[in-house]
This record gives sequence, structure tokens and C-alpha cells, in this order.
Amino acid sequence: PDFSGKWKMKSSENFEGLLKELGVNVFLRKIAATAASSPAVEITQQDESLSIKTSTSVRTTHVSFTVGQSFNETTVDGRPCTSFPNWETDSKISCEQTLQKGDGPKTAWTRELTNDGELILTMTAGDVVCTRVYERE
Ligand code: R12
Repeated sequence: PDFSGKWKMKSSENFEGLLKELGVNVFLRKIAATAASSPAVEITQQDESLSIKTSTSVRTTHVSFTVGQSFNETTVDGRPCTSFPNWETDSKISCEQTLQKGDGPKTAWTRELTNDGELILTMTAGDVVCTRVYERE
């Protein structure tokens, strides 16, 4: 699959619930949820290597990784972690995260390209799942 492109978000479920599970206080949750309601996502992909830039008014992240190889990133609440991306299906990347310091709920994300060309991002903390659907700009 080719995840490359500029993406805009169509829907988001339970982003604040995810942040709550991660222990983010209500003040930051509101600011983050507002900012995260209109992110700009740009992905470039070459074979198994992806680069994902996610921009909001309060925070921009940029990760580059090769599926099958661990890399460093941060959890959605900004804690440094080591991530292990793997193909769960031929169109879905599943990534487990391990905190570099301290402890907290187990976190992970998945990114899947659907048959109708949408990108589905899930982010998990413990038993809490946030699902965000993107379409190409
Ligand atoms: C915290 C500080 C900040 C945030 C949090 C805790 C904000 C995080 C944001 C995340 C956006 C994620 C997106 C994901 C995606 C846009 C805005 C939570 C700034 O302590 O759709 O890929 C300082």
C-alpha cells in the first residue's frame, strides 16, 4: 500500500478519553483536543520506509521509520518511547510502544489504508482506544 499524501481528518472518537487514561489533566486535554481536531498530516513512503509529519497549532511531530525496525518517538502525551512497527496485514501497520522512563498504561498505534482509500489511525492506552479516520486532501 502507499500511505503517501496529504491527509485531513474526517472523524475522531475518544481522543480525550485516551488522554485521560494517560493521566493528562483536564486543562491540557481540552487544549489538546481542540488543537487535534484539525491536524495536517503529510506522509511520504518509499517501500517499507515512512515519514509522517503531524501538525497542530500546539504541537508538531515528525517520525520516520522502517516497518520491521524499532525507532524512537513520543507517546501522544509526549513521553519518549521506543516503537516497534510491523505489518499486521498487508495494508495495516501495528506499532507497540515501550516507555523509555517510568511507567504508565501500555500504548500502541495502528495505521491502516482501507480499500476506499481512507486512512484509519487507532491509538491505544491500556484498554482505551481512540479511532481517527482521515481522507486524502
Ligand atoms: C501535553 C502537552 C501537549 C499535548 C498533550 C499533553 C498535546 C498533544 C496533541 C496531540 C495531537 C495528536 C494528533 C494525532 C494524530 C493530531 C495536540 C496531550 C501539547 O502535556 O491525529 O495523528 C504539552
